[in-house]
Amino acid sequence: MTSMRPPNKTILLKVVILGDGGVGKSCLMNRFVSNRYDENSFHTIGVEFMNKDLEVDGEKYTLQIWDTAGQERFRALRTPFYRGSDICLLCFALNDHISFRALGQWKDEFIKYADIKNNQFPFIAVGNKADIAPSQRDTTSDQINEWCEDNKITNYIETSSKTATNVTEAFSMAVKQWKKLEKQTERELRDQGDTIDLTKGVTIPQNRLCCSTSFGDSRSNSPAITARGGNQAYAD
Ligand SMILES: Nc1nc2c(ncn2[C@@H]2O[C@H](COP(=O)(O)OP(=O)(O)OP(=O)(O)O)[C@@H](O)[C@H]2O)c(=O)[nH]1
Ligand SMILES: [Mg+2]
Repeated sequence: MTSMRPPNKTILLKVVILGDGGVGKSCLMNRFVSNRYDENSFHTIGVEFMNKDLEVDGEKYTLQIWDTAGQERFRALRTPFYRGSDICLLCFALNDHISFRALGQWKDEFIKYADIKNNQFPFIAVGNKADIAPSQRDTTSDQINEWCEDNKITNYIETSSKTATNVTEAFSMAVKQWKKLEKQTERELRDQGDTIDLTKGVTIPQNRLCCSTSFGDSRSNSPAITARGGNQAYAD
């Protein structure tokens, strides 16, 4: 049985960032959490995590962000941390086509070790290093759109940790997608009669219990994701 959360509670979400070594995962996390950027950031060994509070559509979230090592030799160190994830950012660098081609393997690795069904999971595709000159881009918008379509990924955003472009937007977009899928799951469970909605008044037959509880409904009805910045971003 599942239940909807009472309003005004902070929701903790585990966010995993995946992608090839050097695409900028650590820089993305550090820009988002500390607003810092390190041009000479070291390769990550294993995993590192940081927390960051974020408000999206009037709801409070604490994002527990897991930054993983993209280098193949650290595979065994990172995969045990995929379990229990709520969101996965699949990152590549816009000037590194090999990192774009690797997105499918990252998605597969995540699905395998996080033990989830891919069609119901909030994956976000992130093209990082959007600050580079157009001539340095080696992946076209058509290639990105095609990959996202083939992989049923409806959210793509281009970021730059260097210029702090679309970084918070990427995480907000991810939370909105999570929320959308959660609502969908709740609706399905409600249709199956397998859930109690704690945000609605609860009427309990007098002959069964001595008290009843109700919560006001102050949740916002968030619209579909519309994150769009100076760089390319789309969401369904
Ligand atoms: N131009 C540009 N360079 C970036 C950006 N983000 C990161 N970089 C550069 O890419 C390098 C590698 O970034 P990291 O964040 O360490 O890469 P990573 O994905 O964490 O790599 P691993 O830890 O090995 O998996 C940085 O040292 C920066 O020089 C960006 O937005 N724009
Ligand atoms: Mg790193």
